[in-house]
Amino acid sequence: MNLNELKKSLSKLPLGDIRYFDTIGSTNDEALAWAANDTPDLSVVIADEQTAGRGRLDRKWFTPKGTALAFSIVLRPTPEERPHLTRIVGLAALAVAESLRERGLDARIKWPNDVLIQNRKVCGILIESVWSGEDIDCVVIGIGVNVSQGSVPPEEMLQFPATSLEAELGQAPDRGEIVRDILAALIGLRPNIGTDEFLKQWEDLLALRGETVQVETEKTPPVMGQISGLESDGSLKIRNEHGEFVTVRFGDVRLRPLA
Ligand code: BT5
Repeated sequence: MNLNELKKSLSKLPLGDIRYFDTIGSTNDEALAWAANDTPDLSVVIADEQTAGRGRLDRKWFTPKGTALAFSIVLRPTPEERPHLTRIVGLAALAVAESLRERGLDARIKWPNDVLIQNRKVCGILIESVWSGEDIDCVVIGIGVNVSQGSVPPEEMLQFPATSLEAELGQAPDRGEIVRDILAALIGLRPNIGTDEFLKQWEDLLALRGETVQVETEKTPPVMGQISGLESDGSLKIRNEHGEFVTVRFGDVRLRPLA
């Protein structure tokens, strides 16, 4: 991957500016700094290697050279999108899942921010915001996809099983094509973000739906129950062991099957 090849594969999409790095700390850090300097909507930072890739709560995201996709999108919400900012994680997850499904993979969304294939994590998403006073000025959507098997971290680094597109497809697809497909899907889904149809599409792709899961959050005791769907703001609805519905809001949530 290099900037010219990348620009060629992304040339038909209505993007802002594109910055490409052979190696970088974190594409989200770069995008956050860039976004604070008025970069246009849908600008993209992409890197071949991250040396300080981040997950939520400063967990590490593994992105060794030449094996993965690591990119960050600067999204400047329109006035129509502003009431639906909590759905942006769904927008990103749906864009990844839908574009992988187009390749025949059974990609599903582990709420809130992972994409799984056969219950193994192939993609992690990190949403961060740039604030201007009390308002969100723009949102940075960071997406990491394991393309070659070399991008899958050693077992001891994992809290949840992981996989790569190479392992699932039998060969590693072209990274330029994958990033193009994800961005095209995101651009296509974006105008629907506030609709019921969008919520339904998101809900239909939830992983572990109907299965008994345990959800751990920082603030509340663990919730055990079955995933029943999503609230309008994208929060998760769980039916607990007493048959009551409990809403799990965003935050640092760890969801795992109770197998
Ligand atoms: C995430 O966090 O899954 C969000 C990851 C976002 C990464 C992208 S890459 C582009 C952009 N730039 C950045 O610096 N970040 C974004 P979380 O749910 O907290 O999961 C983190 C956990 O996933 C780690 O603690 C590991 O257990 C595991 N992990 C790390 N690297 C992985 C990988 N390549 N594949 C699967 N699991 C991984």
